[in-house]
Amino acid sequence: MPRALWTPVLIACFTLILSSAAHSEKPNVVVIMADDLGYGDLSCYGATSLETPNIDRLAAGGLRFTNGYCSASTCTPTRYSMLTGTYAFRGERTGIAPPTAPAIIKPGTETVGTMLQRAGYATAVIGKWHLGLGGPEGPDWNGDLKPGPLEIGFDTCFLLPTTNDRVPQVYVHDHRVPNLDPKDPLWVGKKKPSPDHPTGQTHRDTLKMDWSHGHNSTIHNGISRIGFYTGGHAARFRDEDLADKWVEKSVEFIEDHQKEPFFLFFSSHDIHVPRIPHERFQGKTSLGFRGDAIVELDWCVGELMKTLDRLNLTENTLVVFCSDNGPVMDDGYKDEALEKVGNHRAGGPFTGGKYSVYEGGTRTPFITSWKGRIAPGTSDEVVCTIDLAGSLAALTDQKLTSDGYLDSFDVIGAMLGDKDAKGRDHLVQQDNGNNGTLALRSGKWKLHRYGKNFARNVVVEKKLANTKVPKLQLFDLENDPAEKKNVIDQHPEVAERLKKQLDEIVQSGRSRS
Ligand code: NG6
Ligand code: CA
Repeated sequence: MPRALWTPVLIACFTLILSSAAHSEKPNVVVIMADDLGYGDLSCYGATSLETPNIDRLAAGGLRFTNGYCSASTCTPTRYSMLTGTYAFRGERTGIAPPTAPAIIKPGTETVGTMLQRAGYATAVIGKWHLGLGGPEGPDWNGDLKPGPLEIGFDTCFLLPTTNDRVPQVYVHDHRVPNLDPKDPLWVGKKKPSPDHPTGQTHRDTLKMDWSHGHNSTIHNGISRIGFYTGGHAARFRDEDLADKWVEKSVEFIEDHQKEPFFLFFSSHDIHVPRIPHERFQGKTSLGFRGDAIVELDWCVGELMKTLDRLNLTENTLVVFCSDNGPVMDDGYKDEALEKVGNHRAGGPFTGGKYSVYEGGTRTPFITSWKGRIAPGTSDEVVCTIDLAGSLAALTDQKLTSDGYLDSFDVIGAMLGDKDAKGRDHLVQQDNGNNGTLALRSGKWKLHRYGKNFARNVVVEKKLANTKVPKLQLFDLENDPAEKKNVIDQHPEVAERLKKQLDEIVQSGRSRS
């Protein structure tokens, strides 16, 4: 080739290299958060009673964390912390949100979404929200549902507004309930709307899945729920179709934004109760609907990964897979989770599960994957969903505002598996709201500090149990990962040090410097 012709070729190559290098600093980010999924619930985390090939593939091509956490053992506080980067115990009304809850994260609050929007990302949350909607009076179901995600950093949303066991069973798209017929307005409330309103108590024999505790109010789709509602019939969904809907809407979002950096928070309702997977997954495992719902979740992950592959985005997308809290067997419906559990240990080697500060409550599957950037392997570094803000800010070269993200650390090196990169050296774990029950993991030590409520659901295989425990307990996670042996009497000085550290973290109002 004559020399004169080389120049434009070289310039073109150089431009290509430059633009791809610039783009790779802002990879797409897909956070897949499962609901109530335990450490031992996936085959890549040791489960043998079922197979999760898609999540296993994600783990095999990425980093599988053995010390990955969510920050609380119930949904609302973990999601609050994941989005705001601040421990939920610092916030008001951050415990499990009722159906009528107003927006818990107020407009103006810094979130992962606002930070990534500033970095030039298109942002979406698709799936379970459970962080309240609307002003102080609560959600206006027939009008504009705001504030909500769009007021705190998301360009768009397609939501299950509360939980699948809480009323109402309708979607929310941006500020509206889609398909709502004005002639059949939606009413949601705490009290029975009329004496003849059918409930799980009065019409128990008509239910397709019976309840075991709570969950005996309004009936929809043959399942009685928490709370009451009437109307909005044209807008109601079938539980069986939720996973398909999340995938459909996510694929649309990814396709629409494939040419710009995007952040997708894929917030699965699986495997929360009522566990009603699509008919095509029912009976797929020996574990009953709880196992079948895990298989449905695995299918969702496969569809998302297939979409990224099809659009050639896998090498430019960081995928984070996590859970919002540990496992529970009977969470209010008779779906045979306990009866069919066999040898399956949903919490893996850990004690406790949902609602508890034992490791089983917050030590959950945590996988990062980014083809070509993250070398496949396993990591023992401590990382937590609360660190997404700090870590993604570092990755995308954004500064965290000093008055936000009060507990979110930059552990991006650990998340990407960079050589010698460290995770956290300590982490506060909480159960539900701000009832004072917290635990502090610091290195190999873990201190439990019980507040007004005592530990619940300590043994995940049994039904919910209110088990009295001492106010302070100390465990050595290295030698006793199952937290069976309280060693506070053998190591009083360690307990004292951790107690001081925990007090300091709580009282100082922040743990990020
Ligand atoms: C509890 C519900 C439980 C579940 C949980 C929230 C009863 C008896 N129990 O109050 O079924 O809905 O709240 O789960 O009603 S979470 O994963 O969204 O935090
Ligand atoms: Ca949950």
